[in-house]
Amino acid sequence: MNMDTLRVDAQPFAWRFPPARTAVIMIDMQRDFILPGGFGDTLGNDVARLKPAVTAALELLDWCRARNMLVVHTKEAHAADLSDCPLAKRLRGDPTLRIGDPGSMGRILIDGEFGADFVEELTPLPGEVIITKPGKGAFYATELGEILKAHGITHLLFGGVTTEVCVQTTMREANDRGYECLLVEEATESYFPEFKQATLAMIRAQGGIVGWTATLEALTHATPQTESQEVSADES
Ligand code: C5J
Repeated sequence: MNMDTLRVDAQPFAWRFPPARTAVIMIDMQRDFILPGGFGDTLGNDVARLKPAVTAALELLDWCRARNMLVVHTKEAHAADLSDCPLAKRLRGDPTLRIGDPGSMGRILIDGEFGADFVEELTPLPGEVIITKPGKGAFYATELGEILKAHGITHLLFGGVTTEVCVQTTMREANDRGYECLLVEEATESYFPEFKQATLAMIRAQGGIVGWTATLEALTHATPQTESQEVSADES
């Protein structure tokens, strides 16, 4: 039995991962996306839809923390002078408040403001990695790639919001960089339920073209891989 590798009942087939080389990436669990008065709200979304993912994300983080896995939190936030916010992003659409405008939780999506910070329940613990990103993908214009390399990471667990925007973009970026990626289904959410389901389906289609998905229960019941499972018919 290989105690260094765990096996999860996942889709489209079992996911095997070595916890010592696995990081969890929690995407953008910020007040600006989850609470009233933030960026998501100004765009006309029902932010209450994201709330259930907060509880599941905390369970996921705690499970990873108990296994000493690398924990990475990302936040989508811009410099106060907006020098890293393209006009194409700031001026798009018809929000009630644009990035950088003053709102009830401070300036919208500006690093250091109350709204751009993490929701209380998901405050990073000392020593955990925080990536501030100007884009949707967490590898773009950040040090994430170097940090994962320095820790010898090969596998990534994902949670966060929103499923089809920053989570999916980052998972695709990670997949292209050679990481084996699994998205934990309850730990991610979208303002649009149908987009969440479509994203889960897209990720695991065609034999896991972007990666795997699994329920939190399946992950937390992962079992040490046995030798007979190492070459297994369930991967076909
Ligand atoms: C969006 C994100 N939706 N974190 N950002 O603009 O998904």
